[in-house]
Amino acid sequence: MPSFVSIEKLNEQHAIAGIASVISGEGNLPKVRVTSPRASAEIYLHGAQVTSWQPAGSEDAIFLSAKSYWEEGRAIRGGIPVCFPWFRNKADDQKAPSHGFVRTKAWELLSIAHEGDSVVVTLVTESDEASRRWWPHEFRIVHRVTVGAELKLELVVTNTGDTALKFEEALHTYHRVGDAGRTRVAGLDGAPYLDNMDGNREKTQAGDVKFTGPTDNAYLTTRNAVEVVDPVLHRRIRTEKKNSLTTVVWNPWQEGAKALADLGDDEWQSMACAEAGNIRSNAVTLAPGEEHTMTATLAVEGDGR
Ligand code: TA6
Repeated sequence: MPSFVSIEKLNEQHAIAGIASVISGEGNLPKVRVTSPRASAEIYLHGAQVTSWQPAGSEDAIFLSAKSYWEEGRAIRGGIPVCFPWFRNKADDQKAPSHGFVRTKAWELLSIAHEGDSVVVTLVTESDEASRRWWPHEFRIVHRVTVGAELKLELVVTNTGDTALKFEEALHTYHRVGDAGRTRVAGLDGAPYLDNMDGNREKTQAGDVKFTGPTDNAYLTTRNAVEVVDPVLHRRIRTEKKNSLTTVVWNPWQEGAKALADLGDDEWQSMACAEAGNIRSNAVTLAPGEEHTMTATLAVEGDGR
């Protein structure tokens, strides 16, 4: 666990005048605020979680629940949670935190760099005595967020131990949409998927994914880019992937939202998750010293017809 560094000290080390600074966010959790000519964004040190990305001339592309918790040990509802080293529940321990333990801890801010039209915010976390209680392995993860006309997320996992490291991972993006019931996810036609709302039965996607009820599909072994097509906000949010074989598409719908205390009863209508990851049969194995970088790049394009 990184030793606590004050916001004042973080700004002394990393602030870029007029471009990026660290401020106190919800729950007094520190966040990096980027305001550049190409885009604005916010990234909490808590979970290294992006909670806002607004390209110049567009509305924010990221959904954030008005009822999210903002505290150590609890996940932020919305934004782009970093899921590691397992996805959903831990197979051999139902008491373990959903989606792993790195999204509920403070990461260390390594650097903020102004690169051309973009701003690169780099955060890091690594195994410690708290993580070893859940998962007895050694790792280091760097989350490099490049904020510009596109949003590039790079998750660099290094096996710092002396035994093989097998893990699941995901960048669990909550896209902000005008109406989930009129939103569709393109790019997965013909892809096999496991339907988590139907006992994870294997099915095959026919056409675009449309939300007509609780939807929780894991598309395995697909490298395809996907587009969240939004006819209400008149835009398409495209996600290109590198070294990601899984795409998960999720909306809890009305009945699922009621079970989530940190999601307003109607907020399910304003979100659509399309997540780049490597889960289940797509899990990653690293030899000691090896590293693996998964990349998701988001771009907003007009005309969500
Ligand atoms: O990505 C879909 C999913 O795995 C769903 O099964 C649902 O559990 C969702 O993630 C949210 O999980 P969370 O632990 O953040 O409530």
